[in-house]
Amino acid sequence: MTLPVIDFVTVRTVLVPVNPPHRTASGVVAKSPLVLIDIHCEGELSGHAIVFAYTPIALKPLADLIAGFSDVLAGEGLSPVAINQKLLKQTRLLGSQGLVGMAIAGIDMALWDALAHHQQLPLHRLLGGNVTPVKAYGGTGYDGELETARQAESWASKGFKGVKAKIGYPTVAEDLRVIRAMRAAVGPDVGLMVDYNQSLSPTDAIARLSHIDHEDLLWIEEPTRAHDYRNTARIKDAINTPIQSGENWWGPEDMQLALEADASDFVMPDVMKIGGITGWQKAVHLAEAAGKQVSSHLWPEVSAQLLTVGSTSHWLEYVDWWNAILAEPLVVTNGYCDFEAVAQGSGITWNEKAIERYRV
Ligand code: SMN
Ligand code: MG
Repeated sequence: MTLPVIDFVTVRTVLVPVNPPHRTASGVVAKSPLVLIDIHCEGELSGHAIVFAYTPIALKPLADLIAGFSDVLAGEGLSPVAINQKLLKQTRLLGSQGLVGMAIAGIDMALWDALAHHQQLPLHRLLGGNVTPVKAYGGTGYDGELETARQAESWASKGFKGVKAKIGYPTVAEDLRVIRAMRAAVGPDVGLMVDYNQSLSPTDAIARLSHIDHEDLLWIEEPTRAHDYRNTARIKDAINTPIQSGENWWGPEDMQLALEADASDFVMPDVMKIGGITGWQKAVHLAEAAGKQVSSHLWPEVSAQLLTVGSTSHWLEYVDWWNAILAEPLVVTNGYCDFEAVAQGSGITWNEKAIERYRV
């Protein structure tokens, strides 16, 4: 059977408001700067993907990079793995981290989406996923004791089985007050996680985390700089609560270094930074070999499907930030992803009206 041939790629940019703005100990996301990729193949076939630029400054360079790769894609057969290898080879001298890696991952996600549509399968079936329930947690921002507790209660009342708060306040006493206010708001049966967004020095982290080590937390995320694997491992060894990390790993190569350092108890790669669907599958193999459970980061539609791959599935991070531009955002029912509702593809279908509204 011959592969469909890629015709052309279109790239659009949008700024989607995040309500309420997502505050962390390392900065605020008030709008999501997104590059929307459409890969058009022969016939009516197309594939879609979202690339998150984090900051508006990166939006145009990222869109330009993706558009720049279009010439390489036109006329190629629809093989995500072959194209991934080709793009990585082409960028070997430049390097494939940062914006380059994000562009390649976005293209990869759109190609897998097109391939799933071509096969008339949802992505999880195309990948041979293990269709077991995937549980989701909601997030609260760096919003103080009262507001964090209010948001946690709201997630729990919607049936979510876990809630993650951003902490890293000026004092550990404030971190503790926020954790205890959340626990009081959600009761004993909802799992709680906290995220420092890399804000502590290694020495401060060990001292501070010892004070929150008895709060029955499911994990403590990124206490110190994400690429300081050696010190993250030291923190992990000093603390009983599991340490979580992974959203900032660039490709399976970073993940392998983190695993070699045994830097975290759990792993949570980000489908974009880890290298798209192709990179995610490599990451799952690494996690399986290392015996680590895998959670996701952002991209709930795509990630819900990816968490069916392998035997390592842990938690899906649910966010609704990009729902406005999607025709069929992920549905979470009683805390579990309803990814069976996706008839075909990776779950990315556009709400064109909303895209026009937020276009830049
Ligand atoms: C996060 C995600 C996106 C922007 C800022 C911070 C984050 C998370 O650390 O875990 O969701
Ligand atoms: Mg995080």
